[in-house]
Amino acid sequence: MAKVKVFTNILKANDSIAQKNRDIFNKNKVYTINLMSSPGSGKTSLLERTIDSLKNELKIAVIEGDLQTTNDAERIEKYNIPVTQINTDGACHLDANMVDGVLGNYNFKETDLFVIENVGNLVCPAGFDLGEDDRVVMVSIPEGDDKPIKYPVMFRKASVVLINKIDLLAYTNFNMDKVKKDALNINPNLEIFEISCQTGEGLDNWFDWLREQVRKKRDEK
Ligand SMILES: Nc1nc2c(ncn2[C@@H]2O[C@H](COP(=O)(O)OP(=O)(O)OP(=O)(O)O)[C@@H](O)[C@H]2O)c(=O)[nH]1
Ligand SMILES: [Mg+2]
Repeated sequence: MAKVKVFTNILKANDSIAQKNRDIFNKNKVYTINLMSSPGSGKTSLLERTIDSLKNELKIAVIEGDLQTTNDAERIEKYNIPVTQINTDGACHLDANMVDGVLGNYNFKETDLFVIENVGNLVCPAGFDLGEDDRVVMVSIPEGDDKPIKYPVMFRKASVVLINKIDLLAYTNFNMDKVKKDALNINPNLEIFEISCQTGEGLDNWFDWLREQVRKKRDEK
C-alpha cells in the first residue's frame, strides 16, 4: 500500500544518511550513543552527571534533541563542552538527516564520546538509526514497571537499559525483577544498570561501562 511504501522509502533514505554519519564517527574513532526514553526519565540529568564525572578523562560532545526550547543544551553548555540543540519543530524523534546537518559544529578528531539525546518518546525514535554505536534506553521508577512489555521495539535494538530514579523505589510499587525479566525476554543481550541521577547511586557501573566502550572504539583497527 502507498502509505507503507512511503514509510519504507523514508527509512531507506534515513539508513543511508545514518551510514554516512557512522562512517564519520568510525573514521575518527568516536564512540557514539543514541540516548532514548520517555519525557522526563532523566536523560539530561544523566548527561550532567556523566560529563561532570568523566570530563577530565574523556572528551565529550553532545547533541540535544527536543521539539522546542534550548533548555537542555543550556544545561549542558554550563560544562563547557561542545553542544548543539536540534529543535524538531513537532517531529517526535531525531532522524539521521537532522544529525548530519549539525555534524559540522564538532571537531571529531578531538572527541572520544558523542552522546545524542533523542526527543523524549519511547516509540518514534526506535525506528530511526542515527549512525550510533549503541542505543541506550532509560526508564524511570515513576513511569511504572510495564514499559518493556508495552514498548518492546525500543528495547529490541538497545544495548543498555538504565533504570533511573531508584531513590524513589520505596514510594512506588515498581517491581525491579519484573522489569529486568521482561527486558531480557525481549533482548537477552541487554546490559542493565540501576541508577539514581539524584543521589549518584549505581552511576559508577555506568561510567565503567562507558569507559570500556570508548577504549574498545579507540582500539578498533
Ligand atoms: N528523584 C529523582 N529525580 C530525578 C532523577 N533523575 C532525574 N530526575 C528529575 O527528573 C526530572 C526530569 O529530568 P531530565 O533530566 O530533565 O529528564 P529528560 O529525560 O532529559 O527530559 P526530556 O528531555 O524532557 O525528555 C528533573 O526534575 C530531574 O531533576 C533521579 O534519579 N531521581
Ligand atoms: Mg532532556
